[in-house]
Amino acid sequence: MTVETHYRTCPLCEAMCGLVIKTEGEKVLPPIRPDRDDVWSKGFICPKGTTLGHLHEDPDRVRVPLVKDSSGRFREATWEQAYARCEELLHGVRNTHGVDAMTVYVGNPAAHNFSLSRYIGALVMQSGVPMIYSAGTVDQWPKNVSSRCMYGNSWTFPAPDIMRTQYLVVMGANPHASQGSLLACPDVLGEMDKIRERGGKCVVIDPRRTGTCDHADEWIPITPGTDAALLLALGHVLFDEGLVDLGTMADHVNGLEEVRALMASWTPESVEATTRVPADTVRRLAREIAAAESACVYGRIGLCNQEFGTLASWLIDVVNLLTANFDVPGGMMFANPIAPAMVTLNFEEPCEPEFGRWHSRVRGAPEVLGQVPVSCLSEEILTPGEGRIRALVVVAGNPVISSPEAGRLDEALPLLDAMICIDNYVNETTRHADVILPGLSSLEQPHWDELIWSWAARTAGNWSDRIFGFGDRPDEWEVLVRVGALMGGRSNDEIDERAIDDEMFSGLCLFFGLDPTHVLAHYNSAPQNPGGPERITNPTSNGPERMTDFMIRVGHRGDRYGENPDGLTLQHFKDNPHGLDFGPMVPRVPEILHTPSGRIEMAPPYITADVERLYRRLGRDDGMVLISRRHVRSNNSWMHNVRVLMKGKDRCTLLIHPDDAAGIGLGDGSTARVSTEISSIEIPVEVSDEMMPGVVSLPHGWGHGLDGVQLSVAKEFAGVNNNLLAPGELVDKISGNAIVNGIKVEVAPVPG
Ligand SMILES: Nc1nc2c(c(=O)[nH]1)N[C@H]1C(S)=C(S)[C@@H](COP(=O)(O)OP(=O)(O)OC[C@H]3O[C@@H](n4cnc5c(=O)[nH]c(N)nc54)[C@H](O)[C@@H]3O)O[C@H]1N2
Ligand SMILES: Nc1nc2c(c(=O)[nH]1)N[C@H]1C(S)=C(S)[C@@H](COP(=O)(O)OP(=O)(O)OC[C@H]3O[C@@H](n4cnc5c(=O)[nH]c(N)nc54)[C@H](O)[C@@H]3O)O[C@H]1N2
Ligand code: SF4
Ligand SMILES: [Mo]
Repeated sequence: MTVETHYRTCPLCEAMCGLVIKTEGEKVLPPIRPDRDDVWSKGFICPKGTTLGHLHEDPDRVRVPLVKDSSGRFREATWEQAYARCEELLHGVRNTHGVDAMTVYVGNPAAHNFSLSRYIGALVMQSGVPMIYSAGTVDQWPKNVSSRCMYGNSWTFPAPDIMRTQYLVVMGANPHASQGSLLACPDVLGEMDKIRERGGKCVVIDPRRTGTCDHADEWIPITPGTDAALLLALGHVLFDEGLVDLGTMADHVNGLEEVRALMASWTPESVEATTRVPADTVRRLAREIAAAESACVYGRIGLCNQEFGTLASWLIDVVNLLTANFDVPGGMMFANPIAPAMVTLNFEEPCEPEFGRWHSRVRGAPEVLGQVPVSCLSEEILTPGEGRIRALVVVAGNPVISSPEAGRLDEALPLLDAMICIDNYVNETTRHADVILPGLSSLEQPHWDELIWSWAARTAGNWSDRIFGFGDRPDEWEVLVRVGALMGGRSNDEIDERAIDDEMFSGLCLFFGLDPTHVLAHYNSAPQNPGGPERITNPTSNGPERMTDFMIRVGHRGDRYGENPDGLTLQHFKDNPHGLDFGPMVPRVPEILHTPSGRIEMAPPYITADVERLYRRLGRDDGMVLISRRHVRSNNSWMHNVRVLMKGKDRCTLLIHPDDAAGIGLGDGSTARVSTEISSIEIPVEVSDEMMPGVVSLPHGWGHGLDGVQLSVAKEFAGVNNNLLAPGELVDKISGNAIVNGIKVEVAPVPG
């Protein structure tokens, strides 16, 4: 058999590393190596990227549909049988209880999986469900809210121009583990080193002295959940000392006076006791940022998954605006992707954002950008009455681990009349399913990062062809479309995935001012793939590949189907397996704005009204609080089954400062009981001065020891689920995003 070499982009995180993968027949030949010629990642890789072969070959990976029998056991089934069972279950719920009794949960890999990201919308539209849940409300929802209010589109995020900046503040992010988030850049830590090599400065603001601090000049510990207070004080200094300069944004910003008034009383001294950041430090930071040739204040999950997530997410952008570090090289900039992501398209005319248009049935939680907190899901299943959720479709998610008050969700899921999971494993969540429809491994599907280029440090693109699995199983987009149509009440015989896709595609053509007949004809007459399996004789005829080609063609460098003969098409990327690069970020204001005023709304009333809540928090002492952490060899909850990634010491530990440990009577390696008002867990202790006193840290994504989980390796390293502790009602009030950082805990020794 011949050895073949493939160049692919790793789909696991936002670094989008280029990989070299050698295969022989159906086997991946280890090791998977970094692609040094990749125009974007230039040879960068992390330990997870080398394991795509392990994931592909994992014996525990679900490859055929599983249907639960009457004894509660999963049985392998054909796709026809599995779809028939889905129809029976979903129609059962729909016919008896209506569409309001059905919902969908979308998990994180949907953001990194080409087929899923483009077709979740199709699933939801076909189903007609009034609302969905997602991991977004335990993630970036505060940033979505602030972007919606400030720029008019909830997915328009400014990202640090990290490759050119002279001053970087990293707040509540740990690229040492995460490799960057809402900041797509290969080797973030390497870029931080380069900032310092060129005479710049890096500062990390985090309750924990993370590995990222090793690449920074300064670590500033902060009380969890108080970043917004720090940022208001920072802004106060800027106004107070006459350092405010909107620079090129002066004619594009509304709300300067409102922001000035808002910050007037927030002196660094007034927040010092709450944030535990010395007033002098805040003043110095403000002066340094203002004086720097260019600067970026960047924040991520630590700023979102907290009590004042929206305020903090918004204020970061405000500080960048106030210091002329917005939409200019070296500051925060909007990326300019080759193929615009679907969520960044503005299908409606600019309008003021509306929140709380409806409320959740049980808790009365206001809708925010179409979703309520994911922690509502369990009570919506558990509480009887009209509108009770009885059917749930889970797409690439593991909410039994990832969502707050996880124990209650674990108890609720067995009460569903229908639960369909589209996933690759029988894990903590999918074990409750009636039907598991397997996704594909990353090597079995083509890949183009739809979403991530929307906040990437350069404009580039890279296409990965599928390596294995030509046509022997449905692509995930087909599964999503079919399941959506089944939820929508159509029967299996009526559903034609391709027709539905064509319809959706035609809608997009019209949106971009193109004639669908003309565009569709283009694909239908494209060269066929003779000898290929019947299902995909023409790989560009349907599905995400055609969609990507379309998006490239209508994008800012696209050929618009011949209108710009020198423009780009997907073929250009197919012809360049190491990717194509088009340079650094470019200014995009005002063209990118979609606000009714056509300007950046720096003081959106919905957000500024929440400052009062923060004011009331000042001076409150929560005692010991818990925050979360990540590790470079974990990926949320789902890569602990890869044995090579499980080497080394136990990672599922409670990190605690030596003084706190001594005070409580905990030693390294002892066991602690960590409790909140809803639950308690026991976990090994790791005493470390990388924690600030009064703050303990647990990793998220663990707790694989539950009955019925079929992850043989992960079960050996089960760990404990930190979301058993997080009360579901704790949310950032104005975004509905979960608070899992900065929650009050009691820590006690477990004798023996
Ligand atoms: N306490 C605490 N909780 C947190 C966080 C935290 O920091 N602390 N972080 C939050 C964040 S940021 C996130 S994003 C969420 C994540 O929350 P989730 O998205 O719910 O959880 P994941 O662990 O990412 O689960 C991904 C699932 O997708 C499956 N999967 C992987 N690849 C594919 C694929 O290609 N196709 C299909 N069909 N399935 C696939 C996996 O088997 C797994 O079941 O957790 C949140 N929860
Ligand atoms: N290896 C790996 N990479 C990943 C993931 C993974 O699980 N593993 N998950 C991916 C996902 S889904 C996401 S969303 C991204 C997240 O990417 P990051 O945001 O970089 O995630 P973390 O590594 O959790 O870093 C969050 C930091 O916030 C700090 N923190 C907690 N609370 C506060 C607070 O109140 N204030 C401040 N200032 N800091 C606080 C924590 O100590 C931690 O260091 O990572 C992605 N990349
Ligand atoms: S950093 Fe690791 S997981 Fe992320 S894309 Fe690169 S190789 Fe993949
Ligand atoms: Mo996330």
